[in-house]
Amino acid sequence: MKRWNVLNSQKDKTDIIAVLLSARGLSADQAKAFLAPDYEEGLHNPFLFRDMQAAVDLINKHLQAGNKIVVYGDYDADGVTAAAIMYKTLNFLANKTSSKSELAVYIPDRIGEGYGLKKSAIKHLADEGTKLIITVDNATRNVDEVAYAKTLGLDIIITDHHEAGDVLPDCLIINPKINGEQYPFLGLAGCGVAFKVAQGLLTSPPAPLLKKGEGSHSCSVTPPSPFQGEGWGEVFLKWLLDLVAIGTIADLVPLLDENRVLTKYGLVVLNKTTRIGLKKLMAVAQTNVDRNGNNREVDAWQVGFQIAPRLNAAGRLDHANNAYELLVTEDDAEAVKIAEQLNKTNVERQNITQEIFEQADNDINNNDQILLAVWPGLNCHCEGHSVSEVTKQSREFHDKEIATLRSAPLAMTELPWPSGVMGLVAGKLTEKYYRPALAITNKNGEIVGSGRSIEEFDITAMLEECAEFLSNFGGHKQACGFTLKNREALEPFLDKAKKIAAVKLAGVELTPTLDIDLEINFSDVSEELHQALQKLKPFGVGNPQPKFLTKNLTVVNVWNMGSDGQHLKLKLHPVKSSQSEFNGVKSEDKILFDAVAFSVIDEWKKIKVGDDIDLVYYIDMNEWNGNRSIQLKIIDLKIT
Ligand SMILES: [Mn+2]
Repeated sequence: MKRWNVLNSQKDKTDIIAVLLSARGLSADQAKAFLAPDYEEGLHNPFLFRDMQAAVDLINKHLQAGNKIVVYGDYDADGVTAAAIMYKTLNFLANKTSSKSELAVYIPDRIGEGYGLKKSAIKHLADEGTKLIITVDNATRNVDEVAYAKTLGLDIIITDHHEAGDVLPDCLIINPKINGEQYPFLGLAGCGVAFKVAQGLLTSPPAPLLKKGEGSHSCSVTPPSPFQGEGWGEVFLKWLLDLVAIGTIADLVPLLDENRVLTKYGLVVLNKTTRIGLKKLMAVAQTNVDRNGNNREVDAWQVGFQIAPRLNAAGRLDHANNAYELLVTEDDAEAVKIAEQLNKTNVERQNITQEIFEQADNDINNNDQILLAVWPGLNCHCEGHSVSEVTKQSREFHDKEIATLRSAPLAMTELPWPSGVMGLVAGKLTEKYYRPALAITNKNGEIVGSGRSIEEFDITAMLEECAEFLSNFGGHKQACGFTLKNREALEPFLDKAKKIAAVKLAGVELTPTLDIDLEINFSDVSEELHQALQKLKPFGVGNPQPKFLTKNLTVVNVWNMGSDGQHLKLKLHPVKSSQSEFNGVKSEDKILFDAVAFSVIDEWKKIKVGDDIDLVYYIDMNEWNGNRSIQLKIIDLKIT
């Protein structure tokens, strides 16, 4: 049972939208801007980044010299969209300027290489003749790797959005979060930062690209500069916004400020995208069809729950190159092939995650303040069996591992849990028990894990206290990743984690809170309100879809749908006895609304006609056979 927390107790509800926005901390002026995000006004000047001009100049210099440039990406949805944005922009510029530069993208292997710049990869790229590496969505902490790249004669530009360490790499860095950076918005995703560089490159003055003697000062005839004419770069830039929207929503950064503009316009672009890979992926994922079979706009929800998981699945179980290729391919057959493959990988990812979750759910100790899911192969105290004997360090082994997982149920194999889904498993445990959770496995002989947490517990701070057992860790308050020093460190690490959680969470009531925006009456619910709420979109992190509470409702009809009665539809109207509370509101008792819920808990299946309930819901629109009507989407309810 969730604890209900009504955020706003405002009594005057003549303008519900204004009440909602003020409760979210927006002034009247901010609310006005929020309701009408403007592309021109809403984006900050990219040259506010300390190193932007220098980065633009350096990129142009390499393009002009015809040098090989490699975009060094990351394996999640943010990383692959960022890589596609950077690559497409460089390619566009190279074509416009007849540059001879060879352009390439390098996405590290999540399982074999891990996150960030790696010396082996840098060496490999240098040997292939690369002169400039531009990172996207990574490398802010790769001080040593950048120094190494320099010894090989490489230039490096870091573009990233992750927190910096105490020392910064010695190269140009575009990252709103580094010390001393003046850029006014810290919430950009990796793809958002890549987009800012694209904006810098495509809107910068022509000077850097002109050859000596071609400048307007020394030449009476204006040279044919690609930077002149009808906002050519601006148009190209806008068509990149579909990628920005996907990466930004997928990376769970707040959809406020500049991100609100980028995703709002990005979703418009996504709905008319010309990228055939994305079109095919949306077709196989059926993103544009609702439960009633109606066509619908692709929204932030579909991006977050249908598109992003499919792009992420590649890196978790295979290689993220697949996801990247999907974004950039111009070949129809290839697009279909990759889209279907990502779809399949995503189903496998779901099954594997569910299976591990069930196994872990059985094994966890319910009394612990922090839930520990450990691959059973690590728990065996069999003498003389070191981790490296249990597995072998090779990519081939991993491939075999995944192949086996696909052909036999996980429980029947003795193979380690795939490291790529540990965060998802921890997340499921946290969701079910409302406690922090760690999921730990063996990855190519190393003990690695991911953690997820609740508001009340900073899980990365916990790791800091356990640093003596870890060779590597990172993350934020509610999510983390880590590698243990060795097998011997496992037990003491788990013990310490338990102790820290026991202390920090002592006396904390471990029940999830449901934040509700506003309590309203059924008489406040209308098509106009639904219409007005649409202006708050796109919904997501930092800007959740408003949740409403209405108390004292009577169930006038119940439909249990689905094979197991798992879907519920109620017809509701206000309890007559409470009429006196709605002074002045006429015929409140005549107002009827349908409310629906999918995959409901057992308790809700017992609801019967005549029951009185309090309801928390979203205001939605149901379309059926061309008819539109308000439908409430049930978030939670209490039988009173
Ligand atoms: Mn990112």
